[in-house]
Amino acid sequence: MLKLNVPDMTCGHCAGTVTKAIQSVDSKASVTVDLPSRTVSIVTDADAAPISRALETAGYPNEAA
Ligand SMILES: [Cu+2]
Repeated sequence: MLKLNVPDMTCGHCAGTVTKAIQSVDSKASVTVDLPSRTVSIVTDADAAPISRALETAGYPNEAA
């Protein structure tokens, strides 16, 4: 499982955008967003790097939690 800090994720709309960006890399990824802590837990077989890049491209800088 990957866990990322996504500090700019502040509302349900952000959570939806983040989820879509992750699932554009792995459509089967299971994505759990925790808004209060601004973290995302991802169950995926994909590598962390392309997921991180997809989030960055969607406007959400991120780092490993
Ligand atoms: Cu938002």
